[in-house]
Amino acid sequence: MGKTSKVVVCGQASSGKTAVLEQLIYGTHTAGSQLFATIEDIYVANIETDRGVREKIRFYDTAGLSSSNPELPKHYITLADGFVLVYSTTDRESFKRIDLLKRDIDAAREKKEVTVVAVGTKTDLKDRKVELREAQNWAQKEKVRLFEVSVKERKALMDPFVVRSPPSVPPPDMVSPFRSSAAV
Ligand SMILES: Nc1nc2c(ncn2[C@@H]2O[C@H](COP(=O)(O)OP(=O)(O)OP(=O)(O)O)[C@@H](O)[C@H]2O)c(=O)[nH]1
Ligand SMILES: [Mg+2]
Repeated sequence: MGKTSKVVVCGQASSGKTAVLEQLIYGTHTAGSQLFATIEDIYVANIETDRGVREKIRFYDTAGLSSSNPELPKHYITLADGFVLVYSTTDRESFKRIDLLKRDIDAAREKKEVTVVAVGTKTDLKDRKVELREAQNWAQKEKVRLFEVSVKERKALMDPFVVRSPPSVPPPDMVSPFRSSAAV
């Protein structure tokens, strides 16, 4: 096992950051249930593949951002190997927030290579406010991978956290996109 990748999960308050992590890692979250607003929590996960454990990721679940708390503290940007920018597909404000976050990350990371993934939550709800096409256009412009998810579909929650190679490629065929260059 190589170096643990550090991945900062950030975005608007109530966008679903904690729900996604808890459902991804433990499978215990019920959509719509009340969670306490996060201050900071750390989750350590092994990303398993069908050929065995390959990656260890330390997820930093951060306090939700809002107009009264707009900035991700700088130390997260310094420590991160990667970011998961979470927005809710039912909340336009949260989509604007990930654009601001991406700017902050680009400005502060200097030359460090970091992986950025955008995750749109709550696709099971009827009141969509951010269209997939709009989000995809943004993601293409920013060169980030984009995924829409629902915590009701646990299996698909894995997709943002792995990169799958075509079957013709020899192992490792599935690795974390956040793997830092020091990890083997
Ligand atoms: N229906 C549905 N509800 C979701 C989904 N994702 C999150 N939620 C709900 O949204 C609410 C807020 O989720 P949290 O995970 O607490 O959001 P957060 O971004 O961690 O919030 P802060 O810690 O305050 O920043 C909870 O009631 C979740 O169950 C989803 O995909 N579908
Ligand atoms: Mg939270």
